[in-house]
Amino acid sequence: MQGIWFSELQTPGLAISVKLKKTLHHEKTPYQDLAVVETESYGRMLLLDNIIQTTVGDEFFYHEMIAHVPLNTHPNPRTALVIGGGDGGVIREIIKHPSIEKATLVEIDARVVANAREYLPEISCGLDDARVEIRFEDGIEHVRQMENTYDVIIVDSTDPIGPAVGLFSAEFYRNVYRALKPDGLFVAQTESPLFNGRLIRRIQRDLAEIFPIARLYLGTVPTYPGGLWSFSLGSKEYDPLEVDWKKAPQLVTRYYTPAIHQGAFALPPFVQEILEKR
Ligand code: AAT
Repeated sequence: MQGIWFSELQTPGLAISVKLKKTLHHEKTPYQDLAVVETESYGRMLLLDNIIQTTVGDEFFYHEMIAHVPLNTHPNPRTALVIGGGDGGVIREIIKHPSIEKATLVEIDARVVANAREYLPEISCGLDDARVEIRFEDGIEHVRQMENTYDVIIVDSTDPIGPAVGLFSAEFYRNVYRALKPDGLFVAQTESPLFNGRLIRRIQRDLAEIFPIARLYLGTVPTYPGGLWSFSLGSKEYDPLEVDWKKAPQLVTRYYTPAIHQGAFALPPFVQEILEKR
């Protein structure tokens, strides 16, 4: 292979490789190793601890699916919280919803936001919207302190290592429940159904004990391990399968549509098996 390639070791036996044009930035933040590189096939790419977080070429799959499924499930979302997501992609999607009055971003690492602003303007462009508040805090602490505050909470976190471990715990989900309004709902990215089945099963069981409605949905993310990604949703009142589409806002998107929303909850037998296994 000619040129310089970056490889992410996605599992001990599987790597994804992208050909680099150049490295735009590299630093050690107080929380992680951060790099922004220019790739040949996906444009600019953000790496944290050598793990692909997002690329300009394929970010829309993930950001649209993690944002619009919960926001369209709620009939009138006015306040939204994003935990993690310092690149701004989820915020950009949230502010497409006309009902949103305030979107709060709680990101632990200020350097992620600073670098996204500088190198990833297509993704971070919503961060300056007047409805957006950015706080550099630990999301685990933030939800511990909040009560009856948000209509929708979206957990756009790194994989369950380092500062993100607690974002995958039952205690965190109980605090999320409390931080939500009486009819609120939340979504978290919950990794690959191919490689993280046990984690997904455990999360779904925790959510089913805490929320009246707990569901799993799937989406494609080309640069994440396995290419198929899972999202876990916990809701106090609204069922994501019973959206009144006549009342949903018209959104300009590249992946998400009402039909994709509905279809994302159709689970293939191998995923159903993950959930049913004892
Ligand atoms: N939009 C896709 C990008 C991400 S980045 C996830 C962000 O979560 C990172 O910026 C990281 O600094 C932040 N984060 C991690 N732990 C916490 C915490 N406890 N509180 C607040 N923010 C946190 C997601 C990529 C998914 C990768 C899948 N392989």
